[in-house]
Amino acid sequence: MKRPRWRIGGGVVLDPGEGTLMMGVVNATPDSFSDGGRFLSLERAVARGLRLWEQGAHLVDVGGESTRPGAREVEEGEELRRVAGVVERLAAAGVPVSINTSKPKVAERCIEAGAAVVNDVAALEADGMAGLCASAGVGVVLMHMRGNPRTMQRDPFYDDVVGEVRGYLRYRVEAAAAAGVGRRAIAVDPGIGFGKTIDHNLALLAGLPGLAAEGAPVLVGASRKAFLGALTGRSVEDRDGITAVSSGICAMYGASIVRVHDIPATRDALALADAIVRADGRK
Ligand code: PMM
Repeated sequence: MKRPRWRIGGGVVLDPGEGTLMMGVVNATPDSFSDGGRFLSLERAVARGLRLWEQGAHLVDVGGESTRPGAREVEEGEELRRVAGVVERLAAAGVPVSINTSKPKVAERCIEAGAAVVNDVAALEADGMAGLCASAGVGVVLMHMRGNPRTMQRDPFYDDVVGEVRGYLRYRVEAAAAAGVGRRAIAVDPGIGFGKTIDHNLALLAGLPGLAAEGAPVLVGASRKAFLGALTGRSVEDRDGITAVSSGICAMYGASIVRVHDIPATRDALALADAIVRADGRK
């Protein structure tokens, strides 16, 4: 099956048919290990984004609020202070930037600063978020999450995780489209690790071909996540190898975009996976 193109902001169209798309991760959170404060953190985040771009990332995802299980919510003004400068600098350097936020104010300011995608772990559920993305003409990522980051890993339960996640994403695609977001601007994401056990994550990965068959480009964010540690016994700093393997598998199962921290290993894995998919005549 041919993977669909994805229209993001600024009239850019990304084509996974030319190779699975890589979204590189930039954390714009203050560096608690340095006393250089905000300026150093900004410089470091910009340098990281530029490096990911040079290494071959198709877009760079900037986030100022941790969505790790148990993480506390960051207040809007503080989130904006963390991300806006980073987005502005990367966009000015010509890097396609995605802003990782669920807050309309943060998204709005970052779109003004040049962001081409809103990557929302809450699937545009906040009031005004879908309308804002529609009028700005940016790309969007709609992700499935159960609950919120503070509570999501407390004994998550589903009768049919693949069906429920697919149903939710279908409902959010329709809501976004009804608010005026172009269908070709919408990517969907099963939300690996967001209110899911290891078995749920594995079932969702196994179910990727069915999700991809719904028609929107599928993004998967498995990079360095706990289930990869549980399967391999590796610590979080040592999971880029297994992450690359997971990205290759996702590409073969129909994912169009992988969200990763490490580009070089991912590139190699995707070179192989994409070549096998081409040899199989499915693209
Ligand atoms: N995972 C994290 C943050 N943002 N966005 C999308 N679309 N999909 C994800 O899986 C996702 C995300 C959490 O991972 P990190 O804390 O390692 O960045």
